[in-house]
Amino acid sequence: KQQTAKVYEVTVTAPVNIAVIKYWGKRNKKLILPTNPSLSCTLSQDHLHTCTTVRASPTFDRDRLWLNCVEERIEASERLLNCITATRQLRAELESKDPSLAPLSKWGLHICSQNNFPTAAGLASSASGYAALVSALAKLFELPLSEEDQSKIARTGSGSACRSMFGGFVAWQAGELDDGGDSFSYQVAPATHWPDLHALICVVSDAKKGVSSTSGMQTTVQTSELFPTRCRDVVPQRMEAMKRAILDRDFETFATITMKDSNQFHACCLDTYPPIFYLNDASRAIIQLIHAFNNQKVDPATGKPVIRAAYTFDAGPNAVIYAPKGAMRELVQLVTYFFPKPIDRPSQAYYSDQFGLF
Ligand code: 2P0
Repeated sequence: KQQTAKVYEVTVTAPVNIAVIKYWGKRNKKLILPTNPSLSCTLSQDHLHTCTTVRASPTFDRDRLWLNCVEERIEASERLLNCITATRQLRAELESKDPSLAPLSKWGLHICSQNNFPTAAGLASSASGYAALVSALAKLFELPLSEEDQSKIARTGSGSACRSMFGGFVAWQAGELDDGGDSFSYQVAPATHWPDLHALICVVSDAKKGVSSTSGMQTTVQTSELFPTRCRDVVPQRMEAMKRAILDRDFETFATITMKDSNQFHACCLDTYPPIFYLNDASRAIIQLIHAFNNQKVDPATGKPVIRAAYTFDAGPNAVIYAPKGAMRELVQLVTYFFPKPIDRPSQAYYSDQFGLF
């Protein structure tokens, strides 16, 4: 008679986050401790997310992982091992205190992770990926971890993942400790605080990026002369100004800092030796388009242009445009007019009202 072994299974989804103050550079590569703090908006899970299922069973003789249906070698990834080992160790501690618990820490794991958007094209797939993995393992192992604790473990998978543990507006404090105990994320404001802020993700290219963030940022730390100034003199003030702008729902300040920080991050990439190019001609055209859009309307009281949109680019050519809901229709029309969809491609733009309804 065949015995059916018990399988424990958990499925979670985790959202993508898009930084408005960029993380770039590590002071500790193993623990993934950043050179500077960063701040991001977590997008609605309805659109871009990673969905991860973890299963544990006594019949699984080893850990296995499938990413978008292709099996990956877990042993080859220190980052995957960081997250699996840390959560499994915490489970083992629980089991040693409570022998009635199933010995999940001794069983193999099967992990299946799926992104509903292009992987590794600079669309923060590692952020949602590691956030989903850590929250799935924490749930499977029934670990009594706070979101802050989970964010520290997710950070050891990929830096930006620690910000995807929270919704809304999220800051990652760099911390000062050598063991990373104070390097975690926290929520600056929930998504509901600023429902009028929307995001448009323009997929300029879904090709895998040329230089990975991980290696690119270390070359920047080693070679860029602009970079120390950014970390020391620019980012700390921007973090404070950005938090204030978010709490005040001050779009003009939010947008200005977002665009300047994206530009300075790409300037540091260009100042890296040899230089790193993430933007392409289409990205630069989008930058010009947004500045032209922002120069269209003038406030009669001040005579200054009314800023109604902000662009930001990560380690790839794809643009994210933040704008108030009222400006989005015009922006979508402009983007699709100047960058018509190639007919052989399904969808080039994802529109997200950042936090919920489509
Ligand atoms: C960010 N990026 O703040 C910045 C802006 C890319 C540009 O976080 O080595 O994939 O895994 O810690 O998190 C991309 O870096 O790098 C990133 P690792 P990660 O969103």
